[in-house]
Amino acid sequence: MANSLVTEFTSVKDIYSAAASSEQECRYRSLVKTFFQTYGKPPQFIARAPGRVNIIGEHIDYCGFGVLPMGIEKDVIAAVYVADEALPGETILSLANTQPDVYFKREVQFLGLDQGIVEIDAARHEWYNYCSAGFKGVLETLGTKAPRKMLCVVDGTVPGGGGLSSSSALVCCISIATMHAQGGKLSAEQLALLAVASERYVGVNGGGMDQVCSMMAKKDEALFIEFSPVLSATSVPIPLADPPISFVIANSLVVSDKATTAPFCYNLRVAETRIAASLMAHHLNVYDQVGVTPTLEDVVAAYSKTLEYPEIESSIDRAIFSLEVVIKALRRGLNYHEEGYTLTQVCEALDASEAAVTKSYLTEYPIKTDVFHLYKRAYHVLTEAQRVLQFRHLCDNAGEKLSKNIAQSLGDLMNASQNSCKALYNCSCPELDELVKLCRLNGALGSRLTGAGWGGCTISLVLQPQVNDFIQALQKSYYSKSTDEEFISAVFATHPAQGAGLMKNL
Ligand code: NG1
Ligand code: MG
Repeated sequence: MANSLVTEFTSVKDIYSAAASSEQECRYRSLVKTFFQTYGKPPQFIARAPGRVNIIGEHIDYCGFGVLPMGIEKDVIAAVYVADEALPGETILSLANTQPDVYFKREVQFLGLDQGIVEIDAARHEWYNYCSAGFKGVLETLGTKAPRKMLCVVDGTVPGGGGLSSSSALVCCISIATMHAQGGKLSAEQLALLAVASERYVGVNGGGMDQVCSMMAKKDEALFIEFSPVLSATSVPIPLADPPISFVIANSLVVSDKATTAPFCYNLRVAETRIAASLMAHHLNVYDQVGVTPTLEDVVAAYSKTLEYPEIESSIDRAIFSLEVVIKALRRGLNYHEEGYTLTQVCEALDASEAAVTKSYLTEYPIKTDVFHLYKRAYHVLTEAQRVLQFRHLCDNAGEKLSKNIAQSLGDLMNASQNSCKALYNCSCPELDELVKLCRLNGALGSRLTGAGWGGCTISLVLQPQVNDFIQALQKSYYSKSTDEEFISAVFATHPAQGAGLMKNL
C-alpha cells in the first residue's frame, strides 16, 4: 500500500458530493463560529474523518480476513487551535462538542510522558474518550515530551451506536488533528493502524476495518481491506451501469452501545473465534506454524500451504477453496458440543488449565459468559470470508454492463451474510430482523445489518430506479411512528465517499 500522507482538502467541494456541498459549507462556517464563541479566537485548521458502511464482511476483520466497506458522507469534523506547550498537570486538550446535550466541554489533563500522557476511564462511556484515545495514541507514537495544547470543537453527523462507525470517525479525526498540531509526519496508513490500536483504550477489542476505511476511503469506490500478511486497501469498483445499483442505509433506531455490551457481545465473539482458531490449529496440525492465540486466518493460511490446488488458477478461487476445506474440517475439529462449550470443556479441549485459558483469552478485555459457541462463530467467520471474496470477484468482473443477474448475486451474498449473522453469530436483534424483512419485501435485492450489529443500521442493495419507492415504503412501514425529520436522518441512499483529511485554508 502506498505510504501517502493524509489528504489535504482545499475546499468543502473536494470532500462532498455537489448536492451536499452548500449545506456542508454552512456547517463548516457554523463550526468556526462556535469555535470563536467557545475560545474567543478563530481555529487554525479543520480535521475531518468519515463514518463507513460495511457492504459485506461482518465480524471477520479481527479474525484476519478481508472486508469490503466504503466511506460515507456523514462524518466528524474538528476545528482546532494549537496553543503553547503544556506542562504535566495542565490541560493539554480541550474538547467542546457542538451538541450541548451530548456534553459540552471536557478538559483532558496532561500526565506527562512517564505516566502515559493522558488517562482514559474505559468504565465511563463518554464520547470524549474516543477523542482522548486518538490524541493519546499519536502523542505516544511520536514520543513528544512537551506536546502543544489543542483547543477543539467537534461536530459529528454519524449517528452514535448505529453501526456506521461514529466511534472510529472520532478517533481518526482527532488522530489527524493531533498529528498535524504536533508537527508529526505520519502517513495515512500509519495513522489508520495507530487509530486501530488507540480505539482499544476505550475497552473494546476491535478490528481494523473502521479506522482503515475512514482514513483510506475513496470517492466512488469501495475498499477491499486485508490485514494479512500486511495491511492493504484495494479499490473495488461498484458496478455502476445498466441497471445502476444503489446502497440504502436504514437505521433500526436501536442504539447499540458496543462499549457497554462488549463483555457479553463483541469482546466475547473475539475470544470465541480465537479459541476456535487454536482448536482448529491443533486439529489441522498447524499449531507449530501459527504460534500462540492465532486468528482463524492464521490457521487457514498455514493449512493452505499444505494443500494442492489442482487446476485452480485464480488466487481468489484458491482462497475460497482453502476456506472450504477448513469449513469441512470444522465439525470434527469443534464437534465437542454444538450447543457450546463451558469453560471447563474449553480447558479440556485445549488441554490447558483454567488459569492458562483465562490468561490467554479472557483477561485482556472484559468478558462475561457461561458458554462459548465455538462452532457457530467459526462457521460464520469462514463462510463470511468466502462471501466477501465472491462479492469482490463479482464486482471486479462485472465490467461496464452490470446485468440484473449479477446484481441479484450480490444481493444474495448480502442476504446470506445477514442470515449467518443472525443464526450463527447472534449479532442481529428483533428490530434489525424486522427491518431487513421489510427491505427485502419492498424491493431490496439484498439487505443485511452493517457494523457490529445488536442494533444500528441495515444496508440494502436496491436498483436505482426503485430507490424512491423503496424509501417511501419503509417510511410507511418501519418508520410509521417517526417524525419526518427522524425518518430523513434514519434512511438515505449512499454512495462511496471521500476518506479523512485536513483543511488548512479556512
Ligand atoms: P462498529 O461497532 O460498527 O463500529 C465493529 C468494529 C469493526 C468490526 C465490526 C463488525 C471497532 C472500532 N469496530 O464496528 O472492526 O469488527 O464491528 O464487523 O471495533
Ligand atoms: Mg464503532
